[in-house]
Amino acid sequence: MAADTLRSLAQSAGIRFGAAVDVEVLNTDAAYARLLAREFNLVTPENAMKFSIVQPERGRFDFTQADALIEFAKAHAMQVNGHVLVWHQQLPDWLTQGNFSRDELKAILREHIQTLVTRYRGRVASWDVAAEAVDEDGRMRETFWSRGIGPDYLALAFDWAHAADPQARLRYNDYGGEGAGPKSDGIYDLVAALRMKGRPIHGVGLQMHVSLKDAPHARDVRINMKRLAAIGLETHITEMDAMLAMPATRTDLKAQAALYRDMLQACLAVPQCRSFSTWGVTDRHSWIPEFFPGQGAALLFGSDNRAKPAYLGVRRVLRNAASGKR
Ligand code: 9MR
Repeated sequence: MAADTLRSLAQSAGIRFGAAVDVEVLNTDAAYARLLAREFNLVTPENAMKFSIVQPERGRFDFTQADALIEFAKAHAMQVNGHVLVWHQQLPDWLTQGNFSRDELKAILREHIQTLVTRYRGRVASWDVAAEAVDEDGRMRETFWSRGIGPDYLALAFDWAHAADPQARLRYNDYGGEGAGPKSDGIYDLVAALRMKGRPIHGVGLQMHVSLKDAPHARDVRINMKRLAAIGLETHITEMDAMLAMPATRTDLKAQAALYRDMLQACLAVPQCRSFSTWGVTDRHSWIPEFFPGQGAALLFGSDNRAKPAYLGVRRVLRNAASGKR
């Protein structure tokens, strides 16, 4: 492995450096696959393990995409983070339109979690067990699962995942609560309560979908990570991207590089922050342009697969950390 890649520098610095992977692109685009293997040592399936893809019909599981990623990860000595067991999006119609009772929903969720976690036992090191269960104001979000099962669906999900693979590191993952504020407090209260009740939760994923105008202060991110560490929780930056108005200017690309650097430095400043992942590999396959028309260029590599200023900035920070300055 070349010494000057993100993955090798990150390894020397004591963290993993990851990316969300679009498995359809991985299967068809050799340059994308090469870049992924060269720079990253942690992968998260962007969509391949979500409910509607894994169980498109009741009881019929489809692991084609997920298996492909697991194989790729093994071949390139990468860790896999499973994403996501209980979430209110990307649910199949048979589930959301099924008028199931509470007990039926519990049985369906339990089977789903057991099937995935058991299949990948020993091959998926960590799971985003639950995601986005907290509202902007810090209260529990009302979702398909909370309505159908009740607020204890989260505790149940962690228990079921742990039973299926006692070695896997289990996480809660959310956006918009990375720094200070009511949502960050709501997430803290939720995970603290799960720990108090003895639930098998080991970490919190801070997603970090940001823009130049709307990003948390790095200092607040560090403080938040420290308070989570104080109750025994690892932290991870799980989905960072920083969208820019298109076409991106040089000034904005530089500001973006500074944002990435600041957030990576916040992670490196907290020993319990164990990984830093971006939500995609290149700007060409990012979710941003589709969901935020007119925005884009949010990742470390451009649509031409070339390293952007943000990549160079991140690499510099990792180099410093690798030479003992963490
Ligand atoms: O990047 C994902 C995109 O391809 C999907 O269409 C979308 C469906 O809601 O989910 C995106 O990924 C999300 C992730 O699973 C959870 N955190 C927010 C991510 C961006 O929306």
